[in-house]
Amino acid sequence: MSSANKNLSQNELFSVIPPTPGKKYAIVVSEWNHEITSALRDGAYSTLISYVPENDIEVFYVPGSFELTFGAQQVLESNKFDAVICLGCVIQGETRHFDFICQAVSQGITQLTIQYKKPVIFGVLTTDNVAQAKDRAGGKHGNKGVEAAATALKAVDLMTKISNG
Ligand code: DLZ
Repeated sequence: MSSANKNLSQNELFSVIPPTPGKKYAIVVSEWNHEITSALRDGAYSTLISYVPENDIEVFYVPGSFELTFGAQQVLESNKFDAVICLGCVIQGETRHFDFICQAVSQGITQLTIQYKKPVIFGVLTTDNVAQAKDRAGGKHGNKGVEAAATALKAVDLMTKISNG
């Protein structure tokens, strides 16, 4: 994710190369903080649809960010997709949930990438408050769903180039 002073959405998109046809993308969206995550989903979807046919994109939902690992694992186990974009929003609260969820999902996603050898993109906002999340879900710091989709496109391109020699 970009820092508070940067909006990488446009820069990330500039260097996206149209992907190899036939590659399939899954977006797994956490329903917790739905107002934010639906904006991230829309950003990711509208980015992918500029490069990939509608039939090659599928959206799935999980209850909270903690379940993003499970959702992505199910997607990967199906062997139908070349990349998974995980979108969520974890907001710092008064309990230690924040730390546990952030750590679990970031480690879970990393493990899945290694296990399944496919890009699993970390599009999870981890903010102090709702205002910071809104700023990054279509507000003044861009839309991190857009960045996550651009990252997936680039990662699939890299994977394709390497496997084609
Ligand atoms: C329980 C919980 C809390 C307190 N906060 C968030 C949050 O800010 N963002 C989020 O995506 N999910 C939250 N959850 C729900 C957990 O991710 C998870 O769904 C539940 O703990 C059930 O496993």
